[in-house]
Amino acid sequence: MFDPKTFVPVGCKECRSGHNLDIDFSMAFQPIVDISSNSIYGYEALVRGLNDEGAASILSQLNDGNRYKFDQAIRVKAIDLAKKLDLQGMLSINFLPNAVYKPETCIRATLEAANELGFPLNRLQFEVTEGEEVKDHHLKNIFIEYKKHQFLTAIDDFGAGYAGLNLLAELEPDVLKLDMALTRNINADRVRRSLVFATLAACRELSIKVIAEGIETREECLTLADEGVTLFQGYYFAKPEFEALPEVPQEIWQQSGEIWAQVASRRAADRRN
Ligand SMILES: [Ca+2]
Repeated sequence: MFDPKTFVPVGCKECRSGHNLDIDFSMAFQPIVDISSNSIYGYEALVRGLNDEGAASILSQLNDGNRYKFDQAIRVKAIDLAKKLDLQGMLSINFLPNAVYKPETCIRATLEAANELGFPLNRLQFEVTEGEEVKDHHLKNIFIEYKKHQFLTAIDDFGAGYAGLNLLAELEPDVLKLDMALTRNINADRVRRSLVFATLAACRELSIKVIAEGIETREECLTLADEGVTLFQGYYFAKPEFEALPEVPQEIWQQSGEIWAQVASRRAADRRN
């Protein structure tokens, strides 16, 4: 039987030569919602302890001896759980850029696990944030390799920390995730609104999909939808749930449907004028 904890891909020296993975972990899932069709675009897999402890309690155990294996293990675990939970749509996985030794070999465990479990490669999305120093063009090479395998590539936490315009220019991702540092109270914040609107215009020009993260209120959702954002993630829709695929409450679907209808009718009126 497939066991994500002991699964070892063939031919990956960096992983084989490391110590055995001594970290027990699992995952929670949070939905990413598409309000233009009132459907689930996919779920982000988030690292948790075995008793739903936060990601920090797990990530603090990483060191140079276990980093590679852990990065492989979270992908395999996410795909395994997604399959067991019958996840439809995209599975979005965070990865640690410094845990990828060589993009073409480190991808193997992911490919093997996805093939073994029958999870389509074009439903995998990888999110990367530049929270740590990454060597020149290392991320770019990873993104190029991943695109070859039909994975979607995403810049995570855009607008927070190091994940800024230079990363967008360098990586040309399929997807950009706007951090809550930019989306929080955007309806009432003139400066954030203008920064986000300029970013959205650039993404439209470059055919990059945008996911707005950290959405907690209807007003934040409405302001961004009005500027063309259709994909959202945040407590307004659903909190992450441990080893489960949380559903969006019916009244929220209704509200988001109304938001989209309002935006669409305003657009139609603009076109007539
Ligand atoms: Ca993320």
